[in-house]
Amino acid sequence: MAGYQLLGHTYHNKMERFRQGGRDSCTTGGGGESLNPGSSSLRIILVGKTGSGRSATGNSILCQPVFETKLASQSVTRKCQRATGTWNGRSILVVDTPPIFEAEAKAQDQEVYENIGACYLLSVPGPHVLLLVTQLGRFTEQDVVAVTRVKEVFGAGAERYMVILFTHKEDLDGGSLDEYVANTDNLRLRSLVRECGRRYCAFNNRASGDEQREQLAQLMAVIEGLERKHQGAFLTNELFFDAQMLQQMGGGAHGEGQRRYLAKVQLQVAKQKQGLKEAKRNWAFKTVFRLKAWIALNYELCVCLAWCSLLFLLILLIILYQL
Ligand SMILES: Nc1nc2c(ncn2[C@@H]2O[C@H](COP(=O)(O)OP(=O)(O)O)[C@@H](O)[C@H]2O)c(=O)[nH]1
Ligand SMILES: [Mg+2]
Repeated sequence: MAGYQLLGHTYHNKMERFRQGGRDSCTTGGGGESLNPGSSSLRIILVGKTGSGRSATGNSILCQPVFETKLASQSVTRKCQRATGTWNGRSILVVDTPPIFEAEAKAQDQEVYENIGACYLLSVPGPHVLLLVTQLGRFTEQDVVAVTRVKEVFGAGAERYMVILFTHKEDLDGGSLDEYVANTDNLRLRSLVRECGRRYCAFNNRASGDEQREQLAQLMAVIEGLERKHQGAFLTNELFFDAQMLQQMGGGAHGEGQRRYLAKVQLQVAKQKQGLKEAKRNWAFKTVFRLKAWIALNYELCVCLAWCSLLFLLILLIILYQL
Protein backbone atom coordinates (compact mmCIF):
# COMPACT_ATOMS: atom_id res chain seq x y z
CA MET A 1 0.00 0.00 0.00
CA ALA A 2 1.19 3.47 -0.79
CA GLY A 3 2.50 5.71 1.97
CA TYR A 4 2.68 9.45 1.38
CA GLN A 5 4.96 12.25 2.47
CA LEU A 6 4.26 15.64 1.03
CA LEU A 7 5.90 18.91 0.40
CA GLY A 8 4.09 21.73 -1.37
CA HIS A 9 6.54 24.02 -3.12
CA THR A 10 5.95 27.00 -5.39
CA TYR A 11 8.15 28.72 -7.94
CA HIS A 12 7.71 31.94 -5.98
CA ASN A 13 9.20 30.37 -2.88
CA LYS A 14 12.06 29.11 -4.98
CA MET A 15 12.73 32.48 -6.59
CA GLU A 16 12.50 34.11 -3.19
CA ARG A 17 15.20 31.76 -1.94
CA PHE A 18 17.29 32.51 -5.04
CA ARG A 19 16.98 36.17 -4.20
CA GLN A 20 18.15 35.44 -0.68
CA GLY A 21 21.11 33.55 -2.10
CA GLY A 22 19.86 30.17 -0.91
CA ARG A 23 20.34 26.95 -2.88
CA ASP A 24 17.54 24.65 -3.80
CA SER A 25 17.88 21.64 -1.58
CA CYS A 26 14.33 20.47 -1.69
CA THR A 27 13.78 17.25 0.20
CA THR A 28 10.80 15.07 0.77
CA GLY A 29 8.86 15.53 3.97
CA GLY A 30 10.26 12.71 6.05
CA GLY A 31 12.61 10.68 3.92
CA GLY A 32 15.24 13.36 3.41
CA GLU A 33 15.80 12.09 -0.13
CA SER A 34 17.28 14.73 -2.36
CA LEU A 35 15.24 15.74 -5.39
CA ASN A 36 18.31 17.01 -7.13
CA PRO A 37 19.43 15.64 -10.49
CA GLY A 38 20.48 12.05 -10.37
CA SER A 39 17.96 10.94 -7.78
CA SER A 40 15.67 8.15 -8.80
CA SER A 41 12.44 10.00 -8.07
CA LEU A 42 9.71 9.72 -10.66
CA ARG A 43 8.97 13.15 -12.09
CA ILE A 44 5.54 13.85 -13.56
CA ILE A 45 4.34 17.11 -15.11
CA LEU A 46 0.58 17.62 -15.37
CA VAL A 47 -0.30 19.17 -18.72
CA GLY A 48 -3.54 19.87 -20.57
CA LYS A 49 -6.24 22.48 -20.87
CA THR A 50 -7.60 24.35 -17.87
CA GLY A 51 -10.51 22.65 -16.18
CA SER A 52 -9.60 19.18 -17.44
CA GLY A 53 -8.69 18.12 -13.91
CA ARG A 54 -4.88 18.48 -13.71
CA SER A 55 -4.80 19.60 -10.08
CA ALA A 56 -7.38 17.01 -9.04
CA THR A 57 -5.30 14.33 -10.80
CA GLY A 58 -2.18 15.51 -8.96
CA ASN A 59 -4.07 15.11 -5.70
CA SER A 60 -5.18 11.61 -6.67
CA ILE A 61 -1.59 10.64 -7.47
CA LEU A 62 -0.37 11.96 -4.13
CA CYS A 63 -3.51 10.85 -2.25
CA GLN A 64 -3.63 14.26 -0.59
CA PRO A 65 -5.40 17.52 -1.47
CA VAL A 66 -2.19 19.48 -2.03
CA PHE A 67 -3.25 21.27 -5.20
CA GLU A 68 -6.29 23.51 -5.19
CA THR A 69 -9.05 22.56 -7.63
CA LYS A 70 -11.94 24.61 -8.96
CA LEU A 71 -14.82 24.43 -11.39
CA ALA A 72 -13.79 24.18 -15.03
CA SER A 73 -14.09 27.85 -15.98
CA GLN A 74 -12.29 29.28 -12.96
CA SER A 75 -8.67 28.22 -12.94
CA VAL A 76 -7.11 28.78 -9.55
CA THR A 77 -3.59 27.61 -10.30
CA ARG A 78 -1.78 30.81 -11.24
CA LYS A 79 1.74 29.58 -10.53
CA CYS A 80 3.55 26.33 -11.13
CA GLN A 81 3.57 24.22 -8.02
CA ARG A 82 5.11 20.98 -7.06
CA ALA A 83 4.54 18.43 -4.37
CA THR A 84 6.13 15.13 -3.58
CA GLY A 85 5.03 11.81 -2.22
CA THR A 86 6.01 8.17 -2.42
CA TRP A 87 4.44 5.22 -4.11
CA ASN A 88 5.58 1.74 -3.18
CA GLY A 89 8.70 3.21 -1.66
CA ARG A 90 9.58 5.33 -4.68
CA SER A 91 9.62 9.10 -4.45
CA ILE A 92 7.21 10.86 -6.81
CA LEU A 93 7.44 14.50 -7.76
CA VAL A 94 4.35 16.06 -9.32
CA VAL A 95 4.39 19.47 -10.99
CA ASP A 96 1.02 21.15 -11.44
CA THR A 97 0.76 23.82 -14.10
CA PRO A 98 -1.25 27.04 -14.47
CA PRO A 99 -2.94 27.93 -17.81
CA ILE A 100 0.09 27.86 -20.11
CA PHE A 101 -1.31 25.43 -22.66
CA GLU A 102 -4.29 27.49 -23.82
CA ALA A 103 -4.67 29.23 -27.17
CA GLU A 104 -4.96 32.54 -25.27
CA ALA A 105 -1.64 31.98 -23.50
CA LYS A 106 0.13 34.17 -26.02
CA ALA A 107 3.83 33.81 -26.46
CA GLN A 108 4.38 37.51 -25.73
CA ASP A 109 2.85 37.18 -22.29
CA GLN A 110 5.67 37.51 -19.76
CA GLU A 111 3.74 35.60 -17.11
CA VAL A 112 3.44 32.61 -19.44
CA TYR A 113 7.22 32.55 -19.92
CA GLU A 114 7.79 32.87 -16.20
CA ASN A 115 5.54 29.89 -15.63
CA ILE A 116 7.22 27.84 -18.35
CA GLY A 117 10.57 28.69 -16.76
CA ALA A 118 9.17 27.67 -13.39
CA CYS A 119 7.89 24.41 -14.78
CA TYR A 120 11.36 23.56 -16.06
CA LEU A 121 13.01 24.62 -12.79
CA LEU A 122 10.65 22.56 -10.67
CA SER A 123 11.16 19.41 -12.71
CA VAL A 124 14.92 19.37 -13.41
CA PRO A 125 16.67 17.41 -14.79
CA GLY A 126 13.50 16.60 -16.77
CA PRO A 127 10.22 14.71 -16.46
CA HIS A 128 9.78 10.99 -16.97
CA VAL A 129 6.15 11.61 -17.85
CA LEU A 130 4.06 14.38 -19.34
CA LEU A 131 0.64 13.43 -18.04
CA LEU A 132 -1.84 14.85 -20.54
CA VAL A 133 -5.07 15.35 -18.65
CA THR A 134 -8.36 15.48 -20.55
CA GLN A 135 -11.96 14.91 -19.54
CA LEU A 136 -13.46 11.65 -20.75
CA GLY A 137 -15.88 12.28 -23.62
CA ARG A 138 -14.85 15.95 -23.93
CA PHE A 139 -11.82 15.94 -26.19
CA THR A 140 -12.27 19.25 -28.00
CA GLU A 141 -10.39 21.73 -30.16
CA GLN A 142 -8.96 23.24 -26.95
CA ASP A 143 -7.37 19.89 -26.08
CA VAL A 144 -5.82 19.75 -29.54
CA VAL A 145 -4.41 23.25 -28.99
CA ALA A 146 -3.10 22.14 -25.60
CA VAL A 147 -1.24 19.20 -27.17
CA THR A 148 0.37 21.53 -29.71
CA ARG A 149 1.34 23.94 -26.91
CA VAL A 150 2.87 21.09 -24.92
CA LYS A 151 5.07 20.31 -27.93
CA GLU A 152 6.01 23.98 -28.25
CA VAL A 153 6.92 24.15 -24.57
CA PHE A 154 8.85 20.86 -24.35
CA GLY A 155 9.94 20.39 -27.94
CA ALA A 156 9.13 18.02 -30.78
CA GLY A 157 9.20 14.45 -29.53
CA ALA A 158 7.38 15.41 -26.32
CA GLU A 159 4.69 12.90 -27.28
CA ARG A 160 7.20 10.10 -26.62
CA TYR A 161 6.84 10.91 -22.93
CA MET A 162 3.10 11.53 -22.92
CA VAL A 163 0.53 9.44 -21.13
CA ILE A 164 -3.14 10.39 -21.61
CA LEU A 165 -5.10 10.58 -18.38
CA PHE A 166 -8.88 10.71 -18.78
CA THR A 167 -10.66 12.26 -15.79
CA HIS A 168 -14.30 11.61 -14.87
CA LYS A 169 -13.77 7.86 -15.18
CA GLU A 170 -17.11 7.39 -13.42
CA ASP A 171 -18.78 8.48 -16.69
CA LEU A 172 -17.82 5.09 -18.12
CA ASP A 173 -20.54 3.67 -15.85
CA GLY A 174 -18.49 0.53 -15.33
CA GLY A 175 -17.79 0.20 -19.06
CA SER A 176 -14.36 -0.56 -20.47
CA LEU A 177 -11.92 2.27 -21.18
CA ASP A 178 -10.26 0.22 -23.93
CA GLU A 179 -13.60 -0.17 -25.67
CA TYR A 180 -14.30 3.53 -25.31
CA VAL A 181 -10.95 4.43 -26.87
CA ALA A 182 -11.27 1.82 -29.62
CA ASN A 183 -14.81 2.88 -30.56
CA THR A 184 -14.64 6.65 -30.20
CA ASP A 185 -15.63 8.52 -33.35
CA ASN A 186 -13.46 11.45 -32.30
CA LEU A 187 -10.74 11.15 -34.96
CA ARG A 188 -8.45 13.66 -33.26
CA LEU A 189 -8.54 11.64 -30.05
CA ARG A 190 -7.82 8.45 -31.99
CA SER A 191 -4.88 10.12 -33.64
CA LEU A 192 -3.54 11.36 -30.29
CA VAL A 193 -3.85 7.90 -28.75
CA ARG A 194 -1.82 6.50 -31.65
CA GLU A 195 0.73 9.29 -31.34
CA CYS A 196 1.13 8.56 -27.63
CA GLY A 197 1.79 4.87 -28.27
CA ARG A 198 -1.63 3.88 -26.87
CA ARG A 199 -0.58 4.89 -23.35
CA TYR A 200 -3.71 5.95 -21.51
CA CYS A 201 -5.46 5.54 -18.21
CA ALA A 202 -8.54 6.89 -16.43
CA PHE A 203 -9.13 8.41 -12.99
CA ASN A 204 -12.22 9.22 -11.04
CA ASN A 205 -10.72 12.02 -9.01
CA ARG A 206 -13.57 11.79 -6.54
CA ALA A 207 -12.67 8.19 -5.73
CA SER A 208 -11.16 7.12 -2.43
CA GLY A 209 -9.91 3.98 -0.69
CA ASP A 210 -9.45 0.84 -2.79
CA GLU A 211 -10.85 2.46 -5.94
CA GLN A 212 -8.30 5.26 -5.70
CA ARG A 213 -5.41 2.85 -5.03
CA GLU A 214 -6.49 0.60 -7.90
CA GLN A 215 -6.60 3.41 -10.48
CA LEU A 216 -3.25 4.72 -9.25
CA ALA A 217 -1.73 1.24 -9.61
CA GLN A 218 -3.02 1.14 -13.20
CA LEU A 219 -1.40 4.50 -13.98
CA MET A 220 1.87 3.38 -12.42
CA ALA A 221 1.83 0.22 -14.54
CA VAL A 222 1.49 2.35 -17.69
CA ILE A 223 4.30 4.64 -16.49
CA GLU A 224 6.56 1.70 -15.67
CA GLY A 225 6.00 0.38 -19.19
CA LEU A 226 7.00 3.77 -20.58
CA GLU A 227 10.11 3.89 -18.40
CA ARG A 228 11.12 0.42 -19.53
CA LYS A 229 10.72 1.53 -23.12
CA HIS A 230 12.99 4.52 -22.49
CA GLN A 231 15.31 2.46 -20.31
CA GLY A 232 14.89 4.96 -17.50
CA ALA A 233 15.67 7.99 -19.66
CA PHE A 234 13.58 11.13 -19.22
CA LEU A 235 12.66 14.10 -21.37
CA THR A 236 15.42 16.66 -21.32
CA ASN A 237 16.73 19.47 -23.50
CA GLU A 238 19.00 22.51 -23.43
CA LEU A 239 16.60 24.48 -21.27
CA PHE A 240 16.57 21.83 -18.54
CA PHE A 241 20.34 22.15 -18.52
CA ASP A 242 20.05 25.93 -18.09
CA ALA A 243 17.48 25.50 -15.34
CA GLN A 244 19.82 23.12 -13.57
CA MET A 245 22.72 25.56 -13.88
CA LEU A 246 20.56 28.37 -12.50
CA GLN A 247 19.68 26.17 -9.55
CA GLN A 248 23.24 25.15 -8.89
CA MET A 249 24.65 28.65 -9.12
CA GLY A 250 21.86 30.27 -7.18
CA GLY A 251 21.90 32.55 -10.23
CA GLY A 252 18.77 34.42 -9.28
CA ALA A 253 20.48 36.01 -6.30
CA HIS A 254 21.02 39.30 -8.07
CA GLY A 255 18.15 38.95 -10.54
CA GLU A 256 20.60 38.76 -13.45
CA GLY A 257 20.62 34.96 -13.64
CA GLN A 258 16.84 34.87 -13.58
CA ARG A 259 16.62 37.54 -16.29
CA ARG A 260 19.00 35.65 -18.55
CA TYR A 261 17.21 32.40 -17.84
CA LEU A 262 13.83 33.86 -18.84
CA ALA A 263 15.35 35.19 -22.06
CA LYS A 264 16.58 31.66 -22.75
CA VAL A 265 13.09 30.27 -22.07
CA GLN A 266 11.65 32.69 -24.59
CA LEU A 267 14.26 31.79 -27.17
CA GLN A 268 13.93 28.03 -26.68
CA VAL A 269 10.11 28.08 -26.93
CA ALA A 270 10.33 30.22 -30.09
CA LYS A 271 12.84 27.74 -31.54
CA GLN A 272 10.65 24.78 -30.69
CA LYS A 273 7.59 26.50 -32.16
CA GLN A 274 9.49 27.18 -35.38
CA GLY A 275 10.71 23.59 -35.42
CA LEU A 276 7.15 22.30 -35.18
CA LYS A 277 6.01 24.54 -38.03
CA GLU A 278 8.83 23.33 -40.22
CA ALA A 279 8.13 19.72 -39.30
CA LYS A 280 4.54 20.18 -40.47
CA ARG A 281 5.65 21.84 -43.70
CA ASN A 282 8.15 19.09 -44.35
CA TRP A 283 5.66 16.35 -43.71
CA ALA A 284 4.42 16.22 -47.30
CA PHE A 285 7.99 16.26 -48.64
CA LYS A 286 8.97 13.51 -46.27
CA THR A 287 6.04 11.38 -47.38
CA VAL A 288 7.10 11.74 -51.03
CA PHE A 289 10.70 11.01 -50.05
CA ARG A 290 9.65 7.86 -48.16
CA LEU A 291 7.60 6.72 -51.11
CA LYS A 292 10.59 7.18 -53.40
CA ALA A 293 12.79 5.28 -50.94
CA TRP A 294 10.25 2.47 -50.79
CA ILE A 295 10.11 2.29 -54.59
CA ALA A 296 13.91 2.14 -54.73
CA LEU A 297 13.94 -0.67 -52.17
CA ASN A 298 11.17 -2.62 -53.91
CA TYR A 299 12.11 -1.78 -57.46
CA GLU A 300 11.25 -5.18 -58.95
CA LEU A 301 7.88 -5.30 -57.24
CA CYS A 302 7.10 -1.79 -58.51
CA VAL A 303 8.07 -2.70 -62.10
CA CYS A 304 5.89 -5.78 -61.85
CA LEU A 305 2.98 -3.73 -60.50
CA ALA A 306 3.43 -1.17 -63.28
CA TRP A 307 3.37 -3.88 -65.97
CA CYS A 308 0.29 -5.49 -64.41
CA SER A 309 -1.50 -2.14 -64.38
CA LEU A 310 -0.61 -1.52 -68.01
CA LEU A 311 -1.80 -4.98 -68.98
CA PHE A 312 -5.02 -4.44 -67.06
CA LEU A 313 -5.60 -1.10 -68.82
CA LEU A 314 -4.92 -2.70 -72.17
CA ILE A 315 -7.42 -5.52 -71.55
CA LEU A 316 -9.96 -2.95 -70.38
CA LEU A 317 -9.47 -0.87 -73.53
CA ILE A 318 -9.84 -3.96 -75.77
CA ILE A 319 -13.06 -4.98 -74.01
CA LEU A 320 -14.46 -1.44 -74.29
CA TYR A 321 -13.45 -1.23 -77.96
CA GLN A 322 -15.20 -4.50 -78.79
CA LEU A 323 -18.38 -3.41 -77.04
N1 LIG B 1 -16.67 14.22 -11.03
C1 LIG B 1 -15.40 14.47 -11.26
N2 LIG B 1 -14.95 15.74 -11.17
C2 LIG B 1 -13.63 15.97 -11.45
C3 LIG B 1 -12.74 14.92 -11.81
N3 LIG B 1 -11.54 15.47 -12.01
C4 LIG B 1 -11.65 16.78 -11.78
N4 LIG B 1 -12.91 17.11 -11.43
C5 LIG B 1 -13.45 18.45 -11.12
O1 LIG B 1 -13.19 19.30 -12.25
C6 LIG B 1 -12.97 20.60 -11.82
C7 LIG B 1 -11.65 21.13 -12.40
O2 LIG B 1 -10.58 20.39 -11.84
P1 LIG B 1 -9.13 21.04 -11.65
O3 LIG B 1 -8.27 19.96 -11.12
O4 LIG B 1 -9.17 22.30 -10.87
O5 LIG B 1 -8.75 21.37 -13.16
P2 LIG B 1 -7.42 22.07 -13.73
O6 LIG B 1 -7.80 23.46 -14.12
O7 LIG B 1 -7.04 21.28 -14.95
O8 LIG B 1 -6.38 22.00 -12.68
C8 LIG B 1 -12.98 20.58 -10.28
O9 LIG B 1 -14.25 20.98 -9.85
C9 LIG B 1 -12.74 19.12 -9.95
O10 LIG B 1 -13.30 18.72 -8.73
C10 LIG B 1 -13.26 13.59 -11.89
O11 LIG B 1 -12.58 12.61 -12.20
N5 LIG B 1 -14.59 13.42 -11.62
MG1 LIG C 1 -5.37 23.48 -11.63
